[in-house]
Amino acid sequence: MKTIYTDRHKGHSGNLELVAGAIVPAFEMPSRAEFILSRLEEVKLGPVLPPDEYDLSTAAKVHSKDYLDFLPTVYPEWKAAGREGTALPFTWPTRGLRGDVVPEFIDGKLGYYSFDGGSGFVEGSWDAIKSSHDVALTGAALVKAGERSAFALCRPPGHHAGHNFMAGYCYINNAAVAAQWFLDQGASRVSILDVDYHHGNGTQEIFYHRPDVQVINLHADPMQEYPYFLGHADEHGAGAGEGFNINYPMRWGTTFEEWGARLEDGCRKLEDYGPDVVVVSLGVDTFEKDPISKFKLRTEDFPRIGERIAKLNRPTLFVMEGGYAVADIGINAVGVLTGFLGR
Ligand code: SP5
Ligand code: ZN
Repeated sequence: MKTIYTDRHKGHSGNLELVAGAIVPAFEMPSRAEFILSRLEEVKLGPVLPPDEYDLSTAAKVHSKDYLDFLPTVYPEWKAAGREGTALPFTWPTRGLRGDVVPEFIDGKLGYYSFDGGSGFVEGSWDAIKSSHDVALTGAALVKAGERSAFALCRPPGHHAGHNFMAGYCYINNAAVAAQWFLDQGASRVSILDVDYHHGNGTQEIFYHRPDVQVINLHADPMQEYPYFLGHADEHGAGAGEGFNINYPMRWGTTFEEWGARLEDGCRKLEDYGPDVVVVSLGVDTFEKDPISKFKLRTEDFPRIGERIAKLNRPTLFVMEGGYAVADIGINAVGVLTGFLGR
């Protein structure tokens, strides 16, 4: 399996996040991608290729133009305001406030285009975000060109980013952009299978009214876990998209016994849908030692995820999402891929 990777992600480092009553170094850090890269080299997964440059025309079909225009301006505007360090929001347009007017000042814009304090910007963030988008599309192009599978080693991740907002370490929804690109290239149906611990609220929101992208999410119950405000089992899609969004919320403490059964159910629904291509939002924060998560998957469970996905027998693009147990992220993420390859 070919991997797409670039070290341009490394400029997105040293940023802080707001979590659990504190401003702390972000759990989403450059070493995550480095550990995955060194593990896939260790097991000789396959060639590691740099991304090609893509323009944002496909991204503009899943994100709003004003949001995409905003992202590169964040850090320059932050500095122009006399700031340094991490650009973070602290005020959000919740119920009862104006959600239809974009403020002029950077603090207001950051709040307008986000729903948490978990997607900070530093000097190199935009370049990393754009490179991560390019990594996903380059992986998609390999699959379109006939590869059975490819691994887009994206960093930063994407699945919490919606049509016009960032959150949870995510800015551009790389998996959504890849799915849209496959459709634009002639696919009639794409399934996104999101196995990250957290609900992929952005992916769900982007495709909620659409029948051409089936979105299947396995995740921690939003009654207990971030992102709290989406991801319930009764969210089936709406309008033309009715029936094409499938959620499997699970309680803290879930082991592979239950998680694997939900994966099996999701895979059967995927087979019924019959997509031309599968995009896997690959998070490994379901791991028992993950520092911010509360599922109990073990290292030996991850290859079994890959084995089940391989049985779908569809062209498959893996897009990296979360996973914060840095010392184990390589063996777990690459474990899914070697399981997929049957080795
Ligand atoms: C892509 C992805 O996995 N994003 C996850 C964002 C999660 N942000 C909120 C985390 C809340 C963690 N709460 C427990 C803190 C333990 N110190
Ligand atoms: Zn996650």
